This record gives sequence, C-alpha cells and structure tokens, in this order.
Amino acid sequence: MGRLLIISNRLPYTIDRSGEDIVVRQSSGGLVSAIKSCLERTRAQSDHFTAQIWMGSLDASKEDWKILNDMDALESDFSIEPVFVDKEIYDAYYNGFANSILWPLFHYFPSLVEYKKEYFQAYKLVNQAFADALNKIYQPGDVIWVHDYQLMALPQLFRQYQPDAAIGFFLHIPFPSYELFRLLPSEWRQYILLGLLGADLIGFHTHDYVQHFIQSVKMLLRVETQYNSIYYNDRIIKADLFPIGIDYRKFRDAITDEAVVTICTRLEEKFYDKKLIFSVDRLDYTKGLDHRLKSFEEFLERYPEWRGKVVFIFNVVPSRKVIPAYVDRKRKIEEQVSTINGRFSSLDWQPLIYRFNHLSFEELCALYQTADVALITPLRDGMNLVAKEYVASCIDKGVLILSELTGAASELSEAILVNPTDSEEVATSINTALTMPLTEQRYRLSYMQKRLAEYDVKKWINDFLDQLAFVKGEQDKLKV
Ligand code: GDG
Repeated sequence: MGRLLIISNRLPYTIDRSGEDIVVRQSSGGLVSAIKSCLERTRAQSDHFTAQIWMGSLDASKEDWKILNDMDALESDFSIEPVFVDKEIYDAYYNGFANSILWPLFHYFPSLVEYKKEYFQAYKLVNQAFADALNKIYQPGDVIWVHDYQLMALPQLFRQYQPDAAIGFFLHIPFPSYELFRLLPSEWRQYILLGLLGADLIGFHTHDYVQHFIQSVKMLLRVETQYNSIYYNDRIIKADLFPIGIDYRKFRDAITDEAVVTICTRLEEKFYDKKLIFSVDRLDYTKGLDHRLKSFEEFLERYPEWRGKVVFIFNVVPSRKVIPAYVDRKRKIEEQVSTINGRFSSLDWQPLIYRFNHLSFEELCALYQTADVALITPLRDGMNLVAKEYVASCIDKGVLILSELTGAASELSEAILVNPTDSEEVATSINTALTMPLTEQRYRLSYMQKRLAEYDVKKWINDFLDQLAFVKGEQDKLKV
C-alpha cells in the first residue's frame, strides 16, 4: 500500500500579497472539484492509500509559501507540494505553449495557434521541473495520477527516473483528430505522444478522443496497437474512456440549503411572470458566446410572441486576460449584448441580464434550480460540467439545450442537442424548450439524472484507479 500523488498544473489557491498581508483564496473549476473529490474519496477509503499529496505550481514566492505553511492557512485534508517555476518561463509555458498552442489546436481553432519555438522550450523545461520535483518525493508503491494538457510530457520524463512507477494520465480537454494533431511540428508532436506513453493508463472523456489518440500514435509513431492497447518499449499501455461525472449529491443537497433557497425565492419573486434562460461560462472563444447571442437575437426576431416574457441571464466569468486571442472578446460580447438589449428592450423589460463576474456556489445553484432553460452551446468542449450540474439541480422542470460538440452530449442524449453554429436551429430549439410540456421535461430529466447519479465523480475516480491497478497487474504478468 502506497500513497496517492495527484499532479496538476496549478494548486487550487490564489495568493495575494499587499504589504504585510497575505490573502489566500481557493480557486474553483471542473478539474479542481474533481481532484478534491478524489482526495476526499481516498481519505474515506483509508485502506487504499496511506496518504494523499497534491502537487502543482503556485503563484507565490517560496517565502510567502513558508509563511502560509506556518500559519496553517491551507487545506489540511491532504498534503500540498508546491512546484516553483521562474515567472518568465511559466508564462511561456502556460500562456504560450499550453494556452496559445495546445488549447486552440485541441479545440479545433488552428488559426489561433501561435507556433513559437520558445513556447515549446518552456513547456519542456516546466514538465522537467515537475518530473524532478516528483522524483524528490516519490516512494516505491506510490500511485501517480497526472492531470491535463499542461503536463503531457510528465509521464515519460518521470518514467525515466522510476521505470516501475504506476502512472495514470487524464486529459480533460478533447484529443483532436489526427488531421488536426499533425499540424504540430514533428518534434513537438512526437514529444507529446511519447510523453503520454510514459503513462500506464491514459484516460479521455469520450470514445472519439480515445480513437483520435490511438490513430495519432499509429500514424506518427508507427507503434503496434490493438483495440485500445498500445505496445511500446516492452510495455502494454491502455488508452480508455472515463467520462468525468459530477458530485451529484452536492447539487441535490443544495436544493434544501437555506442560502440557496433564499436566493431562489428572490429570483422567483422578481421573475414570477417570465421564463428564465441561463448560461455560465468562462470568457473563452471555445464557448461559442458570440454564436449564442446571435441565436438568442434570432429567437427574439422569429418568435416575437416571447418578447416581454423571457429573460436570458448570461453570466460570463473572466479568464486568461493576458492572451491576445482573449483580449478583444469581452468588448465584442458586450457590444452584442447592448445591441440586443437596445433593439428589443421596452420600458419595463430587458431581454438580457449580462454579468461579467464569478458567481458564489449558492448563486450558481439557485440559478440552476430556477432556470427554465439552460443554453449550453460551446463550439468545442472536452466534457462540460455545467450541463451536468444543471440537470442534477433541476427539481420538477428544466430543459437543457446542449451543443453536440461537447463531450457531455454523448451522455446527455435527452437534452435538445444542437449545432451551435446553426443560429436558426438554436433559435427554434429555444422555442421548443420554452413550450415543452412539463411531463416531457420531467421524463427527459429523470433519465439523465439517473445516469448522473449512478456515474458520479467518485465512480469516475474509482474506475480510473481500479483500471490503473489492473493494467499494472497485466504488465506484471507479462514480465514473469
Ligand atoms: C476542463 C474542460 C471538462 C463556472 N463558473 C462558475 C463556477 N463554475 C464551475 C462550474 C463547473 C466548472 O466551473 C466549469 O466546468 P467545465 O466543465 O467548463 O470545466 P473546466 O474546469 O473549465 O475545464 C472541460 C472539465 O475540465 C472537467 O474534466 O468538463 O471540458 O475544459 O464545475 O460549476 N462555479 C462558481 N461560480 C461561477 O461563476 N461557483
């Protein structure tokens, strides 16, 4: 029995220093809440692992880290291992290679990719820094689980230090088709694929992503593969499908939470005679915010009977403000919002309520519970947890309109699935959702809720870790 070591690019803390004061804030997001559930789950099953450690980079100096540690200001459920990286290198790795090369390419935005050699160098340096830091704390018997596209080289770099280590890797974003992946210069794409093949188990959200990965391995590395097994360097490596779930219970429990109920009551009183549409996303070109607004405008044009009777609460969360591809988006979105409001508002009604801010968990749950329709229309998304959280939160009504280009679409087939670029289809679907009989809404929700309750985030974690142990067992059998 060993320890569980979780590795992700960032630790879930933002540390702000003003003068002598240090303020620590916990960050949220899909990956963070999944890892937290993972650490809670392994703590609850203490017969599995002797300890849990979360390793990641921290945007703070070593001195600030030491002060915080002494103050006991951080999480106590698991140990934290910070990796410190020089700021300039970190920027070229994170804003550069990860978010200006891998992120746009893997989300099918090849025209936004900035092919800069210095970004690749920084990616290599930071992955190596993680491998070195991991090697310092590693003990035989430990299980390593690496997360996401920022650390795709880490499995192989670490295996060079510890050939027998149990290493799992999970990709939270799509793995693109071979035709997209091959756009990367050959040294880069080889480095990434070989990096991933250092893992024993490589997990993806959907069957398509698994197939895309295996095809790239076959075409670019010419290694032997059979179904989802890859034979490389005398090792069997498995690539498999693990669609991430949510903490279903947490969203169901929120239905009776006092703070959530208070916000729901306020919303219901304010919008008692209106239908509510809701969306929440980071300000990211992959989320299709401009297409969504265009579709909503078309809906108001085509179905004038809904004017005055529907309100769209459009919540956008700030993100990646320093990357050029993101800079102009806020202005464009805000122009679209004011055009629509200017065009359709009356003296006592405004179609769009736009917020550019983070919602508290209670506000988020209250909006999920109150919204008649969730309009989730990314142009590409690895999974999309917001869609699942909305379905989990609905009580006795609610319609999900979901882009067919998300990973979640393959599990949530009772949603109204749309192509986000087809504004006519989305506009028609909004009308269909708003006029859907309650019995049909409940019927669709019940199927999806049953599935989400069964395959929740804990099941996802168990499946991944069990499968990793199984692959290690298979490898051991081959050795004897
Ligand atoms: C990756 C992949 C994949 C969002 N706004 C607020 C808020 N959130 C929470 C949601 C949800 C999470 O953040 C966002 O979910 P995503 O699915 O978009 O996940 P990401 O972390 O962006 O990204 C994605 C995911 O990993 C998991 O594998 O699904 O495809 O890109 O949990 O609730 N939470 C609060 N206020 C907000 O304003 N409290």
